[in-house]
Amino acid sequence: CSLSRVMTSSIDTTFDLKAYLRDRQQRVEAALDASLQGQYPETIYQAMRYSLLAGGKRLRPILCLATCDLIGGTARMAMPTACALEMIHTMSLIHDDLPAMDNDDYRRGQLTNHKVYGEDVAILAGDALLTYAFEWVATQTQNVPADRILQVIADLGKAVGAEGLVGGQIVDLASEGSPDVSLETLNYIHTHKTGALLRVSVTSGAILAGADDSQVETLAQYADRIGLAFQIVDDILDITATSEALGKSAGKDLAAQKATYPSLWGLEESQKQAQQLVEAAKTSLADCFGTPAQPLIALADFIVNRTH
Ligand code: GRG
Repeated sequence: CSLSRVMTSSIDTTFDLKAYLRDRQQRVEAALDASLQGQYPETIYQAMRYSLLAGGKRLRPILCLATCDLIGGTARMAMPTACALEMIHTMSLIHDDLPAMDNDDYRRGQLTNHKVYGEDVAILAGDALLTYAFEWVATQTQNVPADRILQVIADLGKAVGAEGLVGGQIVDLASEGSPDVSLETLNYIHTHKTGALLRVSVTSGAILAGADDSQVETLAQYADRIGLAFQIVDDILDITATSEALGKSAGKDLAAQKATYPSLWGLEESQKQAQQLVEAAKTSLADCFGTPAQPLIALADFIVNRTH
């Protein structure tokens, strides 16, 4: 970042993340609810709403709103993209839970989409959410120059397709039953399956608000670091947390003999690596943006300290 202003040590750490998250989650919930008001065909809208409005941390929309705000944009500029990110994330969870993929019965503390509506409807609900996400950004984004919206749509497409989520998922599926996959493969899986969507969540808000290339680059690096830390913590929680706390089946990685960061490094080293990534993410952001980056800095801590 070209605007080196302050060091991390001078950042005020009294930021109330709990209140911030509560406020943003409420706004995102309301916007998601308003975004999906179709009535017919009834089954598809019910299935889409069932998963989209099932709670969750709403981390991706919140990251998008936070970076838009950081660069001086308004919440209205970013909200359609924030909703689209959650639609894409939700569709990936619906498809990931299908018998042909991870075969899960519970997600976000409730039965998975296919358990309630059947596999056929769950596949279609995912498809409908995915396509609607792009439509929503294109038709609902206001007060943003068209070239920025186009950039965001292109970045979203890249993050979801074979160079993003789909690429990560396919290598993940191919690695199942091979607990000895290399660190390189494990990193590939996670930078694509989880990291790509987190990266575009962070960069899209900034792009909509008119960030310059160096600001986008600094934010992308922050996203990559917290994305990897997020996944390491996810792997740790799969071992240490209960299914009740997670809202989905715990202990699945071990049962499926899946390679994970803890299986490669052990629990303690994994925790250390996650902590180091988060510290590096926080420092570069503080150096570049100073106090206005507080929400993103606090979010980085939240990711590594979360319990579900
Ligand atoms: C995207 C076309 C397309 C197909 C999907 C199934 C698939 C390809 C990819 C799998 C992506 C996946 C399920 C990644 C895991 C991401 C992850 C760590 C999810 C948990 O995210 P949280 O903790 O969940 O943010 P909540 O419930 O809080 O939103």
